[in-house]
Amino acid sequence: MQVGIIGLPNAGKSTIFNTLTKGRAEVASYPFCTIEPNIGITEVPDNNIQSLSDIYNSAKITPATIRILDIAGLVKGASRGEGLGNKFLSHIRTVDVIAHIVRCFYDENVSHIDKDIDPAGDIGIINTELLLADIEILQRKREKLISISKSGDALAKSQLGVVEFITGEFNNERIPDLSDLYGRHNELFDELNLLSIKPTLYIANTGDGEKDEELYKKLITEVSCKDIIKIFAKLESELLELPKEERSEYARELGVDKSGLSIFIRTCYEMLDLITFYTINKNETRAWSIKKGSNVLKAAGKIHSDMEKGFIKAEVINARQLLDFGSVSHAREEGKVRIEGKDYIVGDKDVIQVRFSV
Ligand SMILES: Nc1nc2c(ncn2[C@@H]2O[C@H](COP(=O)(O)OP(=O)(O)OP(=O)(O)O)[C@@H](O)[C@H]2O)c(=O)[nH]1
Ligand SMILES: [Mg+2]
Repeated sequence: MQVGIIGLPNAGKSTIFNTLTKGRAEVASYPFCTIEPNIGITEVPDNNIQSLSDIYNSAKITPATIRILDIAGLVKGASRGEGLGNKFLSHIRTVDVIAHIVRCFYDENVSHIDKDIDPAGDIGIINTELLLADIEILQRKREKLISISKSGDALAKSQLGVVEFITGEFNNERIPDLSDLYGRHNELFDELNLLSIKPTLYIANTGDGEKDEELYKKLITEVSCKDIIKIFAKLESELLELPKEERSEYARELGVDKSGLSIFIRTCYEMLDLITFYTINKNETRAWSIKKGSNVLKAAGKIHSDMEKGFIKAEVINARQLLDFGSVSHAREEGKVRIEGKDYIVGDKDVIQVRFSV
């Protein structure tokens, strides 16, 4: 499960990546600074984990994490090999969620493809390249399917219909709702792995000047897309350089105390369809990620393969409830710790203790 950061050169992708992953990706004011993708891990912000660990006074806290890929900047013509071209597009195919960074800051020392910065136009440039790259893939698949369906292959014929429908829509710059088709043709969709229909989150990387704010406002009026998250990448990266005690005070002064980056990561986490469950003991309080809808047997297997093999039952309580009771024994006395079998579907923020024998 990974999130890929994409956008035009100099949009601030590596700045964001470094802030999230405490990484050391190269950041520079010239375009195409990043060539090979940088890979890092970022912690998922979690309001409960500290209080949960206080219950047992755990020696260690381990938050959930997601993988982030910082990908090279894209330019007009990338689908035909301009800039870093197709190689870079292939990196995007490996991600599950796209975080599309849009530049909403002026800085004459940081070059931009045009003199005028036009965030909505910038989004259009990137999305057109993704669409063109997809159309090429669809065309290749279409040719293959035509030749297979000549022998009367029914599956190939129905896939051909789907491919032609999507190609037609993409050629008219429309992204159709494909959820119905996806269910019936998931193998085809997995193979095509189209970029234009990957879950995408837009991130407005905004500067702290008035004119920067105008760019952001212009963007949200021009793009009819609900998922735009505003962040101050440069400010947040500078905040990290301050001693921890001073950060929140300064952030409040700057008006960025609600960290855009935290909201960004939480949203990605939800878009990846992940939920969190916890294990707590004296040694460690740990948050684990699992696909929404998974059963507790699968959760047990994440913790340890022995727990899955020798699973007997799970003791489960929601984190909020546990925090209200203040201790597991108190919650148990009140009959709030449930005993669940292997088919139990894990709920978000469940605290789980697996009983097993091997
Ligand atoms: N003024 C200002 N500069 C920023 C902001 N965010 C990033 N920068 C600067 O913009 C330049 C480019 O940032 P990078 O993070 O390297 O951009 P990138 O998108 O990774 O660029 P490529 O790897 O070349 O595609 C650097 O000089 C950053 O310091 C911002 O919010 N305001
Ligand atoms: Mg970069």
